[in-house]
Amino acid sequence: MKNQILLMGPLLESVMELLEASYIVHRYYDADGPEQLLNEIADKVSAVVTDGGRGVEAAVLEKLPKVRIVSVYGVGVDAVDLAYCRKAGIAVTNTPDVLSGDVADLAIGLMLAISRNMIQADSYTREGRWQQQGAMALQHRMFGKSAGILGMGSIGVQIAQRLAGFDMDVAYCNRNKRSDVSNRYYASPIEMAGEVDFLIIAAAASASTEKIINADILQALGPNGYLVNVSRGSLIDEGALISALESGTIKGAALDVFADEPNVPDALCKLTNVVLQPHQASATHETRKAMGMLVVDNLSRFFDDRPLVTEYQR
Ligand code: 8YV
Repeated sequence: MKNQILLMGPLLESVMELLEASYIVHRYYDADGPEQLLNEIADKVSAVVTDGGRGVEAAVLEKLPKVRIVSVYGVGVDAVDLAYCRKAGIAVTNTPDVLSGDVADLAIGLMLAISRNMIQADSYTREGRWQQQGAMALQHRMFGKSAGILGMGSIGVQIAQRLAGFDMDVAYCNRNKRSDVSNRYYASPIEMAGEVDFLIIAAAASASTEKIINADILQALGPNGYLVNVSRGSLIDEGALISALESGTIKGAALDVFADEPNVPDALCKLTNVVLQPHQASATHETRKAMGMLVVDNLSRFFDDRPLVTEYQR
């Protein structure tokens, strides 16, 4: 008899095929009546699979008393009700490390895109403004400048390694100083923001990082500073960021993530000193496949009663 799992949202097709081959998969996102589905599968399902953005709420887990694992297709577990999982003895797994290289690549791409104004330059070329108006205005260089990384986990480390190739002075701010990292350490985000040209957010979302990027930090980053976010929108006070971009308090921002995805504030879309991406830092075929394999491995170990590969340590 196949074990039964609940899938909260669609994953890469090939990963869903692997899940279908081993389990009876109930699709929450496809259910005509999600409540009815939960009632029907309440006694049958012992695992939930979800992605980083969607997570799973206590209201769903409460209806599934036999669930003992939530396997997240993503590194961020902020959308999973961790307090409920702890209380109910539910293990949580995520997909760390395998996506760090892609997220770091996108952070570098965003830094270049915003400082060299590459998106506006693309429109300038396509729309024939080069012929009509001549050369575009000069932009600012990236190499040789300074960067501060907020959150020095595996993604932060990979960003720092890449920036070394741009001859940049790279500092970081983390809960703790890392003994294996030689970059300059700041305990205070505002102090670091005051001394760098690029402030890059790579910290995990949690209650302690919510809106950590506020008006004061943006003020400290200053009129020549750029903000880059490849973490979660919840780390930024979006209202304060929009004001800072409109008033020139900071020079620009490049954002892959937003507070209320997939909704992006109109005010951000109207600004020309921002580069916007649809939360796609880990969205390559290679990485999404590796993330999927970790989900599949964690589930099969769970059902075989073997140690999990990447249990999220709370
Ligand atoms: C994905 C992410 O967007 O890893 C995360 O936390 O946000 C992303 O990698 C998502 O989980 C996949 O849908």
